[in-house]
Amino acid sequence: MNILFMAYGTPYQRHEIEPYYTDIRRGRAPTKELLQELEERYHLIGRSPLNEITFAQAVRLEAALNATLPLYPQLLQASPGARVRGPARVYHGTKHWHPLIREAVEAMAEDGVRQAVGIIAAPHYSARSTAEYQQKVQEALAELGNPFEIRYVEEYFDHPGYIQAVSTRVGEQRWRLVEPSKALFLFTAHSIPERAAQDGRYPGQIRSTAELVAQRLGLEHWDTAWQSAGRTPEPWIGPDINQKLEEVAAQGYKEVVVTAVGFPSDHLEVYFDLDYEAQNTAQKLGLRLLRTRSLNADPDYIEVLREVVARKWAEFC
Ligand code: FEC
Repeated sequence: MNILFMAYGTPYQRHEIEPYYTDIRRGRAPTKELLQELEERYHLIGRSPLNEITFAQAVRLEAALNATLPLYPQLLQASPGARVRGPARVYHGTKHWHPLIREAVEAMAEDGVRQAVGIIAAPHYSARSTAEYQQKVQEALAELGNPFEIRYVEEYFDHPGYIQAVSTRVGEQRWRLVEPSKALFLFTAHSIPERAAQDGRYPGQIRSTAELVAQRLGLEHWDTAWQSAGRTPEPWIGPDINQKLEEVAAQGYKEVVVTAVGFPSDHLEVYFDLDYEAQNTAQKLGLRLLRTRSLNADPDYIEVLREVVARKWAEFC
């Protein structure tokens, strides 16, 4: 069983921010002002933990898959004293930094992979996220002469294990509220340009995740909002979280629980956009903002990944 596990990627060091940003902008270098602004955001959070979390997710996914697969065929092939590896191999590549998706695909081809399942650490389908990851895989495969076949887990926004994992974490914050029945539960995801959201698939899936969590917990007041819109002139889907907080305060809410359902992991957009920027907005408005902890490489999220990957791999058999 071969898995290509993909995530966004982040620079490891300060001097890598410019080439990373240039890659996000499809090869167009950012202006001095844009670069400085992004450097300041990283400086403020210290460092994004995204690469470490992605690595931990990949390692734990491989272990979880191997723990549930039959080992007998592998034992037959192993020579005495050989290095122990289970039948599942998880390779990881990121969209914008090293190891790049292309580098992971090359490693898989070198290892003689013939079939693979591709999965992205993003539970919702979007033309500006998951589709672009798949495009990068297809380009890398084409360059190498299509050495293996790949099937993708497209989305898992309504997977019962995923809904349960998010609900557990939202439930933890509910315990901390002064008046839970009067608080608002806001579910956020990364905004994308309006024209990329016209088919409604991405906003619809975000809304479904929020609704399923709200139903499971019996939340009285809940809504969705968007965060982290790009610095480009085109219109991005809204309302932005900061604008939403102003509306929420005007409606008389005193407490808000924010859950970033669009991202499984902690990173810049969680630490800066929510914990710093949205928290500042909330404080100015006199709102108490509690942020739900992320799934990261926790066992309940790994089990969701294991289950959807194993189900997709079964299509090859
Ligand atoms: O921790 C880190 O360093 C990386 C955090 C990070 C994640 C992430 C996830 C998503 N993005 C999505 C869409 C877009 C679109 C553009 C865009 C731009 C940026 C920039 C940074 C950045 N994104 Fe991101 N995104 C993260 C970070 N993103 C930095 C560039 C500066 C800025 O605009 O803020 C616009 C690109 C363009 O100009 O063409 C669109 C979506 C996700 C969630 C799914 C996923 O993880 O892939 C959608 C994490």
